[in-house]
Amino acid sequence: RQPGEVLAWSRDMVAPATRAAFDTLPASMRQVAGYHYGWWDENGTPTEASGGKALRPTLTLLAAEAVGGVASAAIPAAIAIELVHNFSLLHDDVIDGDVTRRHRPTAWSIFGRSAAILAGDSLLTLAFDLLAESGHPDSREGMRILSAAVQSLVEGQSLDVAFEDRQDIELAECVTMARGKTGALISAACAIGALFGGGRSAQVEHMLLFGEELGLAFQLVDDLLGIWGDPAVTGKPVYSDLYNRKKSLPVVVALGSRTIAAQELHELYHSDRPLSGTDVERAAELIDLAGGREWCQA
Ligand code: GRG
Repeated sequence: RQPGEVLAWSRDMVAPATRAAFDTLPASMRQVAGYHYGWWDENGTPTEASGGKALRPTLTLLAAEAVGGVASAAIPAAIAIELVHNFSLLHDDVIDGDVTRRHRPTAWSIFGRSAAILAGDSLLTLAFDLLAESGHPDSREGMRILSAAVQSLVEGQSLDVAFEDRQDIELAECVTMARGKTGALISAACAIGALFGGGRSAQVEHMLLFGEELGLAFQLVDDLLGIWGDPAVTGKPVYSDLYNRKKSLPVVVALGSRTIAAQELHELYHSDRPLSGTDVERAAELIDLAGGREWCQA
């Protein structure tokens, strides 16, 4: 298998069973969740839209193989992980009020906030149901790994929300937030793959640690793309994180840098007025000047 083929391989393994699982959802939830997954448009017409990279289920399948197992044994776990990821995105878009995801209007902006929240709840429940019904001898341990990850996800997200009202965020706190918000599920994706692949408990534990570091690295890149990424690739409008005054890792590094640029960034970020296009362009420059970009890249 070539590296460029891995995501398509995993999508082909996981998509049919995911669709079958969606058929068990209440019709109204299926409509919203299927829209979010990119399977159909708001009218139910099939689309070729991207439902995302499906990185996490790919990691699950690869982790199963890495411990000497077969990827197919981990399919229910891979689907469950991606369902939880999509649950979190549905809720996150409501919380942040974001109107674009994966190059399309967010689910809440089409179907309303309540429908998007409820569809997320449906996906979360379905994830645990799939693990429970998987018939795998370690399904109970898989559910434990997944529920611990969801709790960390919620904790990371609550820190992220709390940061909005604070001006004095330490870098260590921001790293803790990223480990929870993003690291925990990527960590669980790797660990549950190893578990369902028949790995020993030490291997599952190592995959948990590996995934958390990978997740932190992933969030660093995501934060950099949120400022300097190409919207044609990221599917998000340019500078959306800066307009939202997100306390992402490059911003927190820059604000804590004790430079002249940090002072100006502080004034921009903590002003009461809405930020203009010129403001966010300047903010991006200041983050760069204050070393936020370089630190994250390193
Ligand atoms: C409300 C109970 C409750 C829980 C929700 C909202 C939430 C907790 C957590 C949000 C976590 C979150 C959105 C983290 C961001 C992680 C991240 C980098 C997402 C983007 O992942 P990609 O790039 O997305 O893999 P695709 O589109 O490829 O699937």
